[in-house]
This record gives sequence, structure tokens and C-alpha cells, in this order.
Amino acid sequence: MRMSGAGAPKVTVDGTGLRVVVVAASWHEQVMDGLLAGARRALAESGAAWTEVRVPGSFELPVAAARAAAMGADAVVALGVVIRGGTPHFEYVCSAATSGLTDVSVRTGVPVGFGVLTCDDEAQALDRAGLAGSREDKGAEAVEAAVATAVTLRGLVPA
Ligand code: DLZ
Repeated sequence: MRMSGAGAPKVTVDGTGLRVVVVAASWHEQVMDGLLAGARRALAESGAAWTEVRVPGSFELPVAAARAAAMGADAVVALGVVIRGGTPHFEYVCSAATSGLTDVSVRTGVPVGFGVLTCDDEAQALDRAGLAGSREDKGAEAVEAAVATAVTLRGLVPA
């Protein structure tokens, strides 16, 4: 099976003092449970404080991320699962989530960890969900990326 995570770095950072908001969609419950568990593990390890909010689908993630950024979050972690079906909805939902979350991040300056799985089928999603037997833990990776970027941005001072 093709791996999405080949070449990924192992990121460990101290997120003490950061306030992180996890925004999580609700489709595909078993996979979402894995992503959320991985995100919680990584947040606890980082020392950051966090809150969680749920939205119905991945399409709704950008507006929740935008609100979290506006309310003062140091970093946002977006979690969702989109599985290709027989309708063009897959492309629309993936595209809206990806471009919407990118826009929030760049416009607000608040890093958004991208933990949205876009998969051909459920087996592929389960393999990335951080569950027992999964080969990847994308919820944890999204947390590590968001926290590391928030720490980097805090230290970014023009010469
Ligand atoms: C409509 C839809 C479909 C077909 N598939 C998914 C999916 O696989 N994952 C997901 O998170 N959301 C899906 N949605 C719902 C949309 O994200 C959105 O919630 C609805 O279009 C209502 O705005």
C-alpha cells in the first residue's frame, strides 16, 4: 500500500504555555476517534493546554478554525476524514477544507495543523488514524506540526 508519510520528520517540541484549539469533524467515527486520541496524546506530551470543538463535516473546519484563531489560539489543529465516494462531493469537500484552512492560517498568522485525511477508502484512513495496527498517526503529526510552528513563529524576530 502507498504510504502518505514517507520522509516525514520526527518533530518534538515543548509547547508549554501555548493554547491550542482542536477543531474536529464528525464523519467516519472510528477513524476520527483514532485521530483525536493521537492528537490528545501528542498535546499532553507537548505540555500545551488545549480545548476541543466538534463540527459536522470537514467542510465546516475552516470557519471553526477561523473563530479559534480570532479568539486568541496560539495554534489550531484541524482533524477530519474525507473518503472518496461515488459523488463529486469528495473533491469539493477536500478542496474547501484544504484551501479554507490554508487561508485561515496565512490570513491570521496562526498555524493550523492539517490533520484531514483524504482517502480512497476506509482501510486507507484506518491505516493513518493512529489506532492499534495503524502504520501512521496523523492526528499526532498535525499537533506536532502546529505546536512546532507556533514555537518557531514566537521566536521569529526580524534582524
Ligand atoms: C457531504 C459529505 C460527504 C459526501 N462526505 C464527507 C466526508 O467523507 N467527510 C466529511 O468530513 N464530510 C463529508 N461530507 C459533509 C460535508 O463536510 C459538510 O458537512 C456538508 O456538506 C454540510 O455542509
